[in-house]
Amino acid sequence: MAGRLATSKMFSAFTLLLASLSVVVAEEDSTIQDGLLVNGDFETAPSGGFSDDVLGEREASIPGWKSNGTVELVSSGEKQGAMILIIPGGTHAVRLGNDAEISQELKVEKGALYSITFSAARTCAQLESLNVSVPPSSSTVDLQTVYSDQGWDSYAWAFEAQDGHVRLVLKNPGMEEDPTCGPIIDDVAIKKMFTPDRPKDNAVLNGNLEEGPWLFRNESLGILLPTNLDEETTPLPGWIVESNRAVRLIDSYHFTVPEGKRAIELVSGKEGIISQMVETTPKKQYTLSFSLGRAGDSCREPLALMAFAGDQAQSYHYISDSNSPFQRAGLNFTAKAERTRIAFYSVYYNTRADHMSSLCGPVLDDVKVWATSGSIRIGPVSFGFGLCVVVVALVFGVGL
Ligand SMILES: [Ca+2]
Repeated sequence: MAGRLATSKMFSAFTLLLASLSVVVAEEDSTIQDGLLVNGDFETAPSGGFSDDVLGEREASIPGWKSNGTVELVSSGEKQGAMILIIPGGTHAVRLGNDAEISQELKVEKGALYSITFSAARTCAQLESLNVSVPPSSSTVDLQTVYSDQGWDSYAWAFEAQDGHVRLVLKNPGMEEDPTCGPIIDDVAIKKMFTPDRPKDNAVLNGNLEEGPWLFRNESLGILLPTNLDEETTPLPGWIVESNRAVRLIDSYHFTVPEGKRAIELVSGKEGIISQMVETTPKKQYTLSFSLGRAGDSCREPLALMAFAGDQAQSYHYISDSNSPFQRAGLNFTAKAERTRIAFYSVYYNTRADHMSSLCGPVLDDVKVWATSGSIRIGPVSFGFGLCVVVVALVFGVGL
């Protein structure tokens, strides 16, 4: 009896050992999962506990991260000059002083596209910006414009992995007189991106805006998409933000969204332009259609957007007395080239009635472009090619 018990205990221990080994192996093999990075919310206490000490040059003082320069863990309720720190994603965040940076190594899939989401707040009145990079990709996000009156905004950025191991670096490139001035960072997350297939009846890629960066379920302010001119490396597949200011990706958990779970709120007036180059056949007629709505965030009306398709442009007002939170609108255009630009911006600079300094605007969703003459469906290139094949086959068949 005792022998059998000992055997079964040994067996259990052996099974446990095997199980834990396989977990270790699995962890080593697997690339990074979507969501928060290791200690991406800075809530894991350093070995000496949370304190007011500046971390300085010591490495690995913040669990999961390497730091360089004046990097400081800050706590909610702490004073920053006359301001009391509010940290939306918990109670701790990290402040980057002059020329300071934090970084984390990520195991990723070589060649894949990833987006990084992070929250940032500026602390002093000066021009502040944040450099986000996964070398050789790099971008500097301007934190000058505060889009929400809470002082915190979330941003998304994308990179293509050049290697299986990459290093994400968040750096304050500033050189202020007060070395403790500098952006505060929180909630750093990652998401592997998929470029959705172009639907047969729509020339717009990701026209319903459902594929995009990681959104925290508790993220109530949406995610800002800053300037990004590279259509291959964008946190919103298919789309670029070609203006100096950002547009905001919103979700149906916190906002009114016309279709699916995500849409775009045009929050920067004429300075926030989202666009896409769609495949077209020259001289063919097309229709651009989209949903225009309100986000349900007490945005003060009027709400209107300007839509562009090729050389056509038209403004559309959201009719506020309708029962629907959105309307369909559209325009016809004739393609002049094999690629046609479609673009949108907000006609007005809107702010919220309940938070006067928070920017808001009309909602855009469900963007479609299809041919209205000469072809049955969009996908004009493939259809044209198909037609050629049929014609050639017929001619060839007749010749025989
Ligand atoms: Ca949508």
